[in-house]
Amino acid sequence: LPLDERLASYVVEGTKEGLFADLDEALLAQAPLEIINGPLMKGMDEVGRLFNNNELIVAEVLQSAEVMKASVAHLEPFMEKNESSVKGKIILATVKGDVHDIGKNLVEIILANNGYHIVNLGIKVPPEQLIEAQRREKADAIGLSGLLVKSAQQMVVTAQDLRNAEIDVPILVGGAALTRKFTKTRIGPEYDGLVLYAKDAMDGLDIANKLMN
Ligand code: B1M
Repeated sequence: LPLDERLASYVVEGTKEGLFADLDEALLAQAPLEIINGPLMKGMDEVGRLFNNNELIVAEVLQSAEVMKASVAHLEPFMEKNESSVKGKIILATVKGDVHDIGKNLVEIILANNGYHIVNLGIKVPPEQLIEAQRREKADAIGLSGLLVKSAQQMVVTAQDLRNAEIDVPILVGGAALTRKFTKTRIGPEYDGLVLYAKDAMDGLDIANKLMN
């Protein structure tokens, strides 16, 4: 198989045998993020499709997630770093009821490599915990991630709770369950502060940079 197809197949098959050598080979020609957003994401999309068709079980998807996480960890040291000065502090969380964290953790890496101090609250984070963290950390923005359809609705609830707690820092939202339109029509009106949608981790960095300027 060509290299890109091999990389996708490690994710689909949930195996790490030969993975790191192939990642090193890919690094000779591609930037770490290109490898993640290209062949590895292609593999993850295929996992999602097979899972949807009941051709994979949750345990197998977990193996695929392990391969993705190991790949990101392997590629991380090769990512561009811009550690000039601290640009701002951002709290990150996957919303209540949702365990998907690969995308959120990728956002953490990209932001942290580009001058942001990140407070990562993890997964299944209820609004109360975000409110408490914001009062403690006084972050410049709050980032919410969610991949389930119900997570989009949970973001609306979270935004309402933040508003009721008189928090109005910008909220950055992302994850497969969302679109820019949903963000504007559903979350925006529920919240006094800005609500901004990021389609991927690099978009998240661009938005954060604009916010801090
Ligand atoms: Co789940 N899962 N999963 N899963 N899973 C999806 C999301 C699903 C679409 C698969 C499918 O059916 N086709 C489906 C959702 C259906 C829906 O609601 N529409 C689904 C389901 C149903 C479930 C369960 C309910 C299955 C079950 O138990 N029966 C269950 C949910 C549990 C829960 O959350 N309560 C479940 C569980 C799991 C695993 C634990 C096995 C595993 C997650 C492991 C982990 O994260 N530690 C898993 C996985 C791996 C997936 C798929 C296959 C891949 C997700 C992923 O990691 N992608 C996914 C199908 C798919 O997406 N193709 C699926 C790679 C990652 C880098 O991309 O997270 O999208 P992503 O992040 C992107 C952007 O979205 C963006 O940047 C990243 C790229 O740069 N982004 C942000 C994300 N967050 C951001 C935040 C930002 C900015 C950008 O600012 C704050």
